[in-house]
Amino acid sequence: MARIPPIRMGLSRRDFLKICTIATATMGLPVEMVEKVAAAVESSERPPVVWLHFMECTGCTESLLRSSHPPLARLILELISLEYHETLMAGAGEQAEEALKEALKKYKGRYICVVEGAVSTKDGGIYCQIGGRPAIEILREVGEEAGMVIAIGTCASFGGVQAAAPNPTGAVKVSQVLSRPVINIPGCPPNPYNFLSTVLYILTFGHPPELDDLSRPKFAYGRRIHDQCPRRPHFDEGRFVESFGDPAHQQGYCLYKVGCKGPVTYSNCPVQRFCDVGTWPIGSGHPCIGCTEPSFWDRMSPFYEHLPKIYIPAGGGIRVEAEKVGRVAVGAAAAVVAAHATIGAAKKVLKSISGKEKDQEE
Ligand code: FSX
Ligand code: SF4
Ligand code: F3S
Repeated sequence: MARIPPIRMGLSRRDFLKICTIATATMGLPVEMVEKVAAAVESSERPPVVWLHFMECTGCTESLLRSSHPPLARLILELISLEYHETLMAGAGEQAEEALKEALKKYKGRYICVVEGAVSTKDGGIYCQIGGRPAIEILREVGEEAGMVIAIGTCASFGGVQAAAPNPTGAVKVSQVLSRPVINIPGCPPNPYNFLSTVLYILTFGHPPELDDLSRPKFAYGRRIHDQCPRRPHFDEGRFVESFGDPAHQQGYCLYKVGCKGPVTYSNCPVQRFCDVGTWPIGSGHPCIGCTEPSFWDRMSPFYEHLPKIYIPAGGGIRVEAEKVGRVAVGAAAAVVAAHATIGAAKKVLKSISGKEKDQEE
């Protein structure tokens, strides 16, 4: 592999290549592509980025730049030229607004607009204002003139908690305000590698990665949590946690019955995980609450109840009733999962009745 010099901010070549390797794997590309990705970072002009903050908790920026893996934050800052970012920039007030105007003029049509947070639309958008201007006005000005728009986090991608019922401020997702395509990187917060890998992909190939029907990069959001989950064998065998702290929970069994929404949630969390210690909700014993999906605060709650109701009447008959869970695809998937979970549970019941270790035929 060609020698790649260390880049600035104290990032060693070893750390640089390590991050490029993880990002390349995240993109679903073969290891041979690491060199190409690394070379693209080294040779590309750093794209100017205007980063807007609207209605949110700043968790997206926190997870990205205050990660427990400092080289990752360094690479992100090194990869892009951050022209405006309210949380990170030194300037404030009029000085900051001046910097924004300058960046829009200087990089017109070329900068990447990253948006964090939902946008208020009610009463002229007065419930979210920066520098005395409604967020919706700022987004239209900055977003329409950008070379590309990336919505980071579930708030910007789908409205997030602000748009949850009763949505008092009329909060909407970024793509609802702009008349152009938006790349969504959802998650509350999103995985930093999904953002980094998307930017690296664009730098390497000169175009965005393939997106799903919700404008999410397929490499990160193409598969259900349930299909990649290390607890899946327990689901298949009907070994479920019934309540938090019970022996099944202590043994790491499936969290479906205590509310896991992994069967209807698309994300690479089981593989990508978070922070240096590789943590993620299910790995820590908490059900997935579907944070990468639209309207998850409404559609995925109650968070601690499973989506479909399962009945296993005495006598072995199986009856499944799927709850209404929003869009049809989710409902259909939930019904299939319910049937599967029920078969697994039924097998367990049969085993315990018969005392046989061998699986029963379905
Ligand atoms: Fe939303 Fe981001 Fe959740 Fe918070 O800023 S996606 S509330 S983690 O931080 O927008
Ligand atoms: Fe994993 Fe949740 Fe699926 Fe169980 S229901 S296998 S915990 S994703
Ligand atoms: Fe969110 Fe579920 Fe991943 S809650 S972080 S999508 S495991």
